Amino acid sequence: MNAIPHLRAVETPVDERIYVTQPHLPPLSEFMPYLEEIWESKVLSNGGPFHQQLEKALCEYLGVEHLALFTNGTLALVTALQALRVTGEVITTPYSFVATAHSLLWNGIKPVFVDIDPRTLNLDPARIEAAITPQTTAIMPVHVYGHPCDVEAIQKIADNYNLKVIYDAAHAFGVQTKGQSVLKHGDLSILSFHATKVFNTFEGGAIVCPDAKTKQRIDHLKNFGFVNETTVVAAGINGKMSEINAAFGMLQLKHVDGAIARRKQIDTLYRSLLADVDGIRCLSGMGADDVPNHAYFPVLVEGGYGRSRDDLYQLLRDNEVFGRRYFYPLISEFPMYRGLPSAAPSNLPTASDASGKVLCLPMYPALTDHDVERIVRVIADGAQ
Ligand code: T4K
Repeated sequence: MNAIPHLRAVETPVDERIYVTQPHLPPLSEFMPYLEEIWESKVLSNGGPFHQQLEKALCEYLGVEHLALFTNGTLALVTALQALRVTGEVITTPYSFVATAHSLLWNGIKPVFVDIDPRTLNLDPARIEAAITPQTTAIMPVHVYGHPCDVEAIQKIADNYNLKVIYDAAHAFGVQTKGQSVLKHGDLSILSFHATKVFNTFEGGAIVCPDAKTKQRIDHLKNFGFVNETTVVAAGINGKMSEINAAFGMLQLKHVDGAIARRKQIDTLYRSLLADVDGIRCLSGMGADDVPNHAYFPVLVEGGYGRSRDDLYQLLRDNEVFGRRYFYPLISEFPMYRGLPSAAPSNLPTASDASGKVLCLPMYPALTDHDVERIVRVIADGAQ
């Protein structure tokens, strides 16, 4: 049993469920003027005023040159691969949400899984070169939990082998590394604005790109390939963000700094309370000068805890705390991937180990200190 003297005893109301995340919603009254504007203009989609405003505002907030809004992060990933005409094989991580690799299959591209770095749980650059073949055209790393990949090492390999780099930055809204936005690395970066994310537009996403020409191609691809009323230049998709989503994004932007500040407090509280619990390792994937967004709070349940990760997951559920095992199973274990040679567990020992130990604890701005104490109390009392 772990003793946590500074953790006060808390009552656990049985009917109060705590999920892994909860969308950050400003008061409804703040959204009404935006809705009235949409109703008055009667422009609901297809690059309307809020869409344009949000693209500009996000470029400024994130410190990036160009950004194209999307219906969701998955369509942004699918379109990014098309924008760069990626084919053949792409090196990627098995330790991510399944949309990362699905975007490759949607483009007829073969994913090649490479193991992860045990410190950050991001794609391990030291293992990339061995997976490159004459068919390799790109690398698709993921900034898992918003923790930056080793962007310099990855770029060096890409330059040596003339490969594109598309970052799945679904978790990395607002993250900075080495003094600038992490989204400025690679050829393209993809964001998700899903309800569960640090910055949400209900559903939504974006591609961040470095130049106007690429942005124009992406804009065509997300609008069926239309360049004007009568000309279609590619078999594009419908990936446009609606005005309602874009308007909500404009409102969210006003609140996002406060939301991230509260996430930081929660992160600090978790770390101080969990420091006394043997066998629970808090992941710290950020460099000293990096600016995090605290998108998730992942812990690794190690042998010293005395209970397996799945036991702890269930114990928390029994106490109305619904953590999530992001990312278990590995993408490489799903039926459409497990036949690939690179999906063999022997090729992915670090990812397999992390996937068996990880548990993401609740993390969202409305979580109270009392909630965090209640969660840690269950974890501490559950140690064997
Ligand atoms: N790449 C990466 C690395 C990603 O993580 C994702 C998405 C993508 C690409 C694709 O981006 P999008 O196409 O989604 O924009 C959730 C999200 O649906 C997904 O966006 C996210 N990653 C993934 C990590 O998490 P689920 O299946 O775990 O979500 P769900 O519905 O179980 O929600 C989790 C908890 O959040 C619920 O227990 C309760 C709470 N919740 C959820 C929703 C949707 C709410 O309180 N309100 C809500 O509206 O996938």
